[in-house]
Amino acid sequence: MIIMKENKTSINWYPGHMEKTRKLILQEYRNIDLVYELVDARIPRSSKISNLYEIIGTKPKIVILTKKDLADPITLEKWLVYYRNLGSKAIAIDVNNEEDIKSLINLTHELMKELQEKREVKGLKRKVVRVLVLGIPNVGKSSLINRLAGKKVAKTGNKPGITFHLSWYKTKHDIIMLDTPGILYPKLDSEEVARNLAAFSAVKYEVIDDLSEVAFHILKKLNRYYPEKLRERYGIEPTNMELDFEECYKIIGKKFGAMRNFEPDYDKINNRIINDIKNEYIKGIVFDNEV
Ligand SMILES: Nc1nc2c(ncn2[C@@H]2O[C@H](COP(=O)(O)OP(=O)(O)O)[C@@H](O)[C@H]2O)c(=O)[nH]1
Ligand SMILES: [Mg+2]
Repeated sequence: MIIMKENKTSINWYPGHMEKTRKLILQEYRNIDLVYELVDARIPRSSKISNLYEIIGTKPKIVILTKKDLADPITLEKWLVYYRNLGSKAIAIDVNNEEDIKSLINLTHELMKELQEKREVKGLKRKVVRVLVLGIPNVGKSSLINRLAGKKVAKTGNKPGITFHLSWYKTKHDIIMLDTPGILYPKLDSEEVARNLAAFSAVKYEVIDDLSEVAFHILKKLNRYYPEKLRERYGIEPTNMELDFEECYKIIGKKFGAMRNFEPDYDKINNRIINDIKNEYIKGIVFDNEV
């Protein structure tokens, strides 16, 4: 994997952390009624956790495509259809959209209906639904928990972080939520997946060896799928051929005043491109474009 620094905080430590996470989840397994599987709507394939079955078995689940407001709606719809065709319950949300949150809550209780009815027949009280929230770093787990809780109970941020403990968060909707205790990742076995994850801040900045790979990846995706955005934001003329790295950086360097000694300031430009995504200047995109 050329974009990850080796022997540092590299991807080598992920498997160990993931095993720890899996064990923590197993401790609570009996208590979990339902799983929210969060994937980033801009990379619905690359952000899916591998071997989820090994963690959650046959627990009922809802696939939640997060950050709907940042994705291209047409491709997003194709992904929803794709997941539904696989037999999954799937929904796309913008965490700040009230309607989306209502739909998610309704779907959650719908899935629990049979169980609740059985309890009623037995004369038992309605159950508060216990939901495990799973997803890669930065996908929006804490934001969703906070949103349902109606206040800030879980830490959020546009940087991947780790908390190694189990905590259930109460919400106002007869739902209790458990955040991913630790870190989960897809298999980082392809450059494409690794670059997509880096482009959307799912891996720490510090473990990326070469930021220009990530930044140029972003330019190439825009050229291929969203050419008008490439032109608008960077003044680069889209092409059916391969983009030329030097050429692109020269254009961007001049446009944004990021030149040094008549050469593009590569570091500055890399940061600029990556931050354009992070700061939501470039939106309406799906990088896993072919469903
Ligand atoms: N635009 C947008 N940003 C979101 C959404 N959900 C989360 N975010 C942002 O994504 C970043 C990571 O969110 P966080 O909840 O900390 O992710 P976690 O690492 O999975 O817990 C934060 O900057 C959030 O504000 C959403 O639906 N739309
Ligand atoms: Mg979090």
